[in-house]
Amino acid sequence: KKVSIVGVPMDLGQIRRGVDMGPSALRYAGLIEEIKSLGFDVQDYGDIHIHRSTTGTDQEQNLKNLQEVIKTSEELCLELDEIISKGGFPLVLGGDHSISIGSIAGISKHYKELGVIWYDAHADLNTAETSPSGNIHGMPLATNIGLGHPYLLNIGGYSPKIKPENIVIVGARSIDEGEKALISEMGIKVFTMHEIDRKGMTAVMEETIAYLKERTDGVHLSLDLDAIDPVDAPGVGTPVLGGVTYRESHLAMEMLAEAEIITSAEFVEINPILDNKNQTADVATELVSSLLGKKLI
Ligand code: DIR
Ligand code: MN
Ligand code: MN
Ligand code: MN
Repeated sequence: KKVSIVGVPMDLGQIRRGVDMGPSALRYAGLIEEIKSLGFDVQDYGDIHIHRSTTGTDQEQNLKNLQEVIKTSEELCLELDEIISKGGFPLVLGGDHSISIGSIAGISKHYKELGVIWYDAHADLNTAETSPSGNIHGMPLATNIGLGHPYLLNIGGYSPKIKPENIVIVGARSIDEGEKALISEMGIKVFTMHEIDRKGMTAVMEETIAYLKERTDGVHLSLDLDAIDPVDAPGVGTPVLGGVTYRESHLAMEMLAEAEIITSAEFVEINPILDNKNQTADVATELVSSLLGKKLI
């Protein structure tokens, strides 16, 4: 089996610099060697080029760095399209979560009913109209269901990329008002920290897997490291207290590996500048191993 790695050193989807070093932090943590040790054939496509303009941003639209996000997304879309055509399992290393616009644009055209697990403290369902920040990293899931600026929707040349009913959000605990309205309007399945506390991660993942198995023909895991509690993953730009634990996250990855439903993945929002000795990239590397089938014995 072939794992195809693409780094996306993008930090323009939010305001804190440093998340562009995420791919380096993951490589430094030994991600490639770790995946090879699991018996996979690893192809490292390197990092895609980030276009940094000097023209500034159109703040009026409440979409920071829109042009740069579009260019990066288009390139990532083409790269993932090619990787899947060649039979690789795409593993994308972020970068901030705005990169998911490009990754899902490249992936989704290969499936009739792509499912998405959005493992995140946030719902990332804002549009320019509802966003309190203007940061595009808070908008990728909305974009992927066809809501947002036409330039963002047009990436890859089609919209929507995914159906709201094919999404499961896991780990949410910071959801904006506009996002709450959208979740109930669209009937998006969400397991907040409340459900994780109450039912336990085992039940949450069993339900997630059963739900996606019956309606999708491929599942993309979009894992924002801020889903995990800041105690275990401090190197993120927008930490939120009360997150999913390290153990619960391993369990979730192991259950996904066992269910064999994941067809592509991305690990995003690692900011080594804010981290404690690369702890967050180390955690992400371990989670990737569990997702790819690493067992304790
Ligand atoms: C917030 C934060 N909902 C926003 N979003 C983050 O700016 O739209 N997503 N941090 O990961
Ligand atoms: Mn270029
Ligand atoms: Mn996110
Ligand atoms: Mn987040």
